[in-house]
Amino acid sequence: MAGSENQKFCLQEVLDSFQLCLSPNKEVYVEHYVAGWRGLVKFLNSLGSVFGFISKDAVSKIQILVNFLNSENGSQYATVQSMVKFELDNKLVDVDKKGICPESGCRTLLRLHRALRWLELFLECLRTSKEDDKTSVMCREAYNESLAQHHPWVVRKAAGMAFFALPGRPTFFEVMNVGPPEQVVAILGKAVPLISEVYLITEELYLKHNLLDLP
Ligand code: 1PX
Repeated sequence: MAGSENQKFCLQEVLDSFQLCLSPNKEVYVEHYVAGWRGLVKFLNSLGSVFGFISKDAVSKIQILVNFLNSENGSQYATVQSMVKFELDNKLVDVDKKGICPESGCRTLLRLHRALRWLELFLECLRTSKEDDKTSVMCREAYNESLAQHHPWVVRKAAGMAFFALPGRPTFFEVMNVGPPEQVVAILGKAVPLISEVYLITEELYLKHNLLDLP
């Protein structure tokens, strides 16, 4: 992934990755899931260094998953379903909250999964927003309804400060790099249901295996 976070963002690329994410039998490919996140990190990086602490955390989680994919057990990490099975079967997940396996694939992906819910809410808000609506307000509302519930006070505070630095809707749409606002709205209309489907499949899988509270 050398340097890929520094290239120019394009919303279409993220849409493509999430489109490739689902297998015919609705399993979630880890490779495309992390590619989608890499694209989003590019977007975040292009907004400036105020967001550095957020993109740094996302990059480190992406890297943990990429390392699993490239390891000798890589094939077990091909889909989220196979990863969950492999890590549970081999007792690689901290299900008893004893502080073992602090960097399992399951707990790492769970952090991105929670962030995906924020993304879904935020993008849906953006899609239906009007020209003078504030991105910072949309972002905060989506955050409070999702990720914030999993973050300690200090992280919530830092995130809240960063939201003030978000550019207005017109600049935001420009950075998405897919053409005029109508085009952005059209692509968001395709992206949101896809992201929502990937989120729901993962949520149900984690719920079934009681993994939604992994430390
Ligand atoms: C098309 C435009 C969409 C905009 C894309 C922006 C991409 C944002 C990427 C956010 C990735 C956030 C991952 C956070 C994972 C997390 O919850 N980590 C925490 C827990 O990890 P741990 O290993 O300790 O259990 C960690 O404490 C996080 C620290 C960093 C702060 C995270 C704040 C998240 C705010 C999310 C909103 C991003 C605002 C960007 C606006 C465009």
